[in-house]
Amino acid sequence: MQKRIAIIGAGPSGMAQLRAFETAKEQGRSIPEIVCFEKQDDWGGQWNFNWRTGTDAHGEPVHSSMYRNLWSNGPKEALEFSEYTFDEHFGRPISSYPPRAVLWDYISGRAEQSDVKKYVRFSTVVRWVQFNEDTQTFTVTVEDLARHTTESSEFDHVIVGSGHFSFPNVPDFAGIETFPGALRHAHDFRGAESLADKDVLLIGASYSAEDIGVQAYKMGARSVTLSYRSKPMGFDWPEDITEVPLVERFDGSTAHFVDGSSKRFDAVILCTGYLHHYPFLPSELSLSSPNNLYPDTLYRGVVSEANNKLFYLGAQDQWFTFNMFDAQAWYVRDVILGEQTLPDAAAQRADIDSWLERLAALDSASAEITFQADYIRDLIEASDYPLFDLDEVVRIFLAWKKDKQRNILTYRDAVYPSVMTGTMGAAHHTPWLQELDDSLERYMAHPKTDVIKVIVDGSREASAV
Ligand code: FAD
Ligand code: NA7
Repeated sequence: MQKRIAIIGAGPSGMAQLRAFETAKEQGRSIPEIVCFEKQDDWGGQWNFNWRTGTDAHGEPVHSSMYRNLWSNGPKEALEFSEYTFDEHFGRPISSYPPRAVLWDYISGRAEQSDVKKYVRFSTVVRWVQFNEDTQTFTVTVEDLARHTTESSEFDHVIVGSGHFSFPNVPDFAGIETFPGALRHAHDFRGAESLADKDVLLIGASYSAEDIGVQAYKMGARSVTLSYRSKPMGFDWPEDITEVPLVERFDGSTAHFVDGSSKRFDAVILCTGYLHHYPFLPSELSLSSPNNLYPDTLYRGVVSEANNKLFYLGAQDQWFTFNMFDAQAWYVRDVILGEQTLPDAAAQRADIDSWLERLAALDSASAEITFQADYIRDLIEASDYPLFDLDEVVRIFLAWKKDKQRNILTYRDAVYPSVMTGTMGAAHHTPWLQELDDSLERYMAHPKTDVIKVIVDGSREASAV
């Protein structure tokens, strides 16, 4: 009998899984029956911007944590699909740090090209997944949010692609309940315009704090204060952005920091990360991990050790994104098609342990990036996903880090060559700091003829196309 596969979520991970199966089908391989359940009314996951916060039109928790002004925080050359390039999608070079709508267009274009929408049931939320020992199948219970109907059906495999940057980690701080200004988690941040002329405090020292901080600066915040727990980000911040140690307590509008300093604020944003949270899974199948590069209990980062018929995509902290999801999806597909054999439980554990040992020894960002590149290479070598030059992507990441160190406000103006096609990115017509329109239309208008060539050691020379 034909196998049935449930994919939970049609974000970049779920879309990668659909593409992986469809590619096999085009090659004449027999694929199982696939149903992808997506609770939103469109695909794209985080990239499907939602102006709402809290709950959506159906009363479901809003999924996306992205904001109106979000531009890629890493070079697009590091996330490019090896079998659907930016050249193929846009037909001309674009810059290396596109806004959200442009990246949504790119992932959407690939999914449209392979005609996989037919597999997706939109506005359908997965409520519960139960494994049945007797039948060795999963009962998946879903609710069609538009029709208000609940139904259950059986699947041989479940692939979780529900993301892990949606359920905010919200720590408590003494006295925070007395803060009278605007107070929210980054998950609910939608735009920095309202921060103009305000003194803003961001708690956290990672991507969200960094990017919301520079967005606030761009939109004219009077001051931005970044409060770190472990260590400061250490960029060469402009005068109005300062890093301070952790908040000790709030007293009304005033935050007191552990170094004894204090300051009055108009707005506080908790950039304190997210929880792995899978409300549709029983605890024994639910991944529980800090946000790291190799969550424990996943063989090859995707196969649930607790039940080898259950898979997770994109569960790692992410230097690499879209092409890593591809590498995972191609491998998971081949396991499901029976073209990859899983080793026994002891060998799976030994393999996980060897990666965890390596993870524990990582002592720099460049070591972390190389670790994730090695992980991806290991997966790609096991499938027919087109291998690309991962070492070159690592070099691009390192050049990106250097650019950020040099100037956190202008790094998005640099461009890089595509690892897949060699095409040099074209500088955006307007420097990022001056660009206030984040739309696809504005981005694609007025192509600039000048390009800035970036040699991947970070040095630059101007040339023209
Ligand atoms: P998601 O994109 O989170 O998609 C998961 C999907 O699952 C969603 O569509 C959701 O609706 C659906 N879903 C969840 N639960 C259910 C359920 N019970 N039933 C049915 N459907 C469900 N990456 C980059 O490469 N560059 C960036 O610049 C970048 N910026 C980011 C900025 C922010 C603020 C955040 C939060 C993330 C950013 N990322 C960035 C990382 C981003 O998470 C990945 O690019 C990518 O979106 C992850 O894809 P995913 O499919 O694994 O998860
Ligand atoms: P991250 O990258 O998981 O970072 C979370 C940050 O929050 C990190 O600096 C943590 O400090 C900090 N944190 C967590 N708990 C606390 C408490 N209790 N007090 C103070 N600080 C805390 O999440 P981001 O939102 O920045 O990024 C997630 C994704 O969104 C990422 O992939 C981007 O692409 C966008 P620590 O360093 O652990 O001390």
